[in-house]
Amino acid sequence: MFNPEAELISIMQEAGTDFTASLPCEKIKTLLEMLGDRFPHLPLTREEEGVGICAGAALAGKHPAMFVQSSGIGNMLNALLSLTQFYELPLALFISQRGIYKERIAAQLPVGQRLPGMLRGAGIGYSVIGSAADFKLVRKKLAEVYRKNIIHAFLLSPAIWEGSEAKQAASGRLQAPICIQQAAGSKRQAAGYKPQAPRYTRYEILEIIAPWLKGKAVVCNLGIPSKELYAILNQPSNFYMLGSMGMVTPIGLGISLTSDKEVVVIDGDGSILMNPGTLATVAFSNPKNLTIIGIDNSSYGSTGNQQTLTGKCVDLALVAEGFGMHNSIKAATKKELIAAMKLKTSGPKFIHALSVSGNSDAPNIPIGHIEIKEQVWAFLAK
Ligand SMILES: Cc1ncc(C[n+]2csc(CCOP(=O)(O)OP(=O)(O)O)c2C)c(N)n1
Repeated sequence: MFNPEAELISIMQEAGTDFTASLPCEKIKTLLEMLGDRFPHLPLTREEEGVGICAGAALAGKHPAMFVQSSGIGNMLNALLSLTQFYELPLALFISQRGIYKERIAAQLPVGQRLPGMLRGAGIGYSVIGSAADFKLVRKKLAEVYRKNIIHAFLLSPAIWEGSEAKQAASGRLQAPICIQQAAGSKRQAAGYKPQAPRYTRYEILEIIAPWLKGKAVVCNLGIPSKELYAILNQPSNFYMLGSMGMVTPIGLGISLTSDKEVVVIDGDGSILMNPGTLATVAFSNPKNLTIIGIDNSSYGSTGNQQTLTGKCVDLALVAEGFGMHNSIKAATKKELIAAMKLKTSGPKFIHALSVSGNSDAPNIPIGHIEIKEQVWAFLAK
């Protein structure tokens, strides 16, 4: 029976792939259905988010693989380069390459046809997989991805799946998501609760919550938040994200789904607005060990305090709630911040920490990105 999907899956199993995420392409729909039966498999809201989640999973020692359409590469490049490649983390990218074979959708041509040039320009190695006979390249390169901590892209032609007999076998089967439990009772504030006015800067909020960060895996937003956290509470379990804006919650989610550690994410309003869909993925996958603190200073603090829309029309606690994060709490005063940190919940927690704008003069972080990764790696391996 000609079943290229099963063949690819067995190559991945041999190479040690143990975590997968995807955003669908019609050409690989059967493969995606089958993946959920063999590996932990997370459906994504945006391809870039998957780069962050897979980076988190890799920090927890996993061997991740992503499945996306060529069009998705456009919104992944920054995170691929400033996160996965920069920190030398492993990632196998299986890209359903459109625009090259019997393509009926003209809009697939611009990115699909330029994909090899884009990857060359980005310094990402790739293998062209035109038919199942080329799977030998996958066998060789996939092992290298996990051995050398590199990104490698496998460009999958739609021709591979033509005539596959797997279609019949898999049709109608649902994707098995990982780690989903029924969301338990909401910890939302009581009706009639009036939010207090913000009174602390980000630095002061970090000082207040620092005792509850000790000993946990802390994933911190880029820019000044990371410098401030370093100044207040440097510990080997802190992952200082130095680039890849919008990826801090996805990284925390990746760690929480693949390790037993308590994980705290320090996110910011500008960054959450860049990638809000990831809150839906958090709610869907429902990890018990994840707390996201959205420090909302209504500004892009790290780039000069330019106003963001949380100061105009967006309420992040309601955004989280609306995406299905039922443990969503607003906190502005010291008492509220401490109570929110202490609160035990049976699912992921979102703390909307209201903050005044303003940055401290915390100096640059003196440790390099590879050292940051290795410290977190060692902590998560314990
Ligand atoms: C894709 C991308 N766009 C813009 C930037 C520049 N940048 C770095 S930090 C930052 C502000 C982040 O704001 P927020 O998440 O609210 O955190 P804050 O600094 O206010 O604590 C911006 C715009 C970037 N690094 N990457």
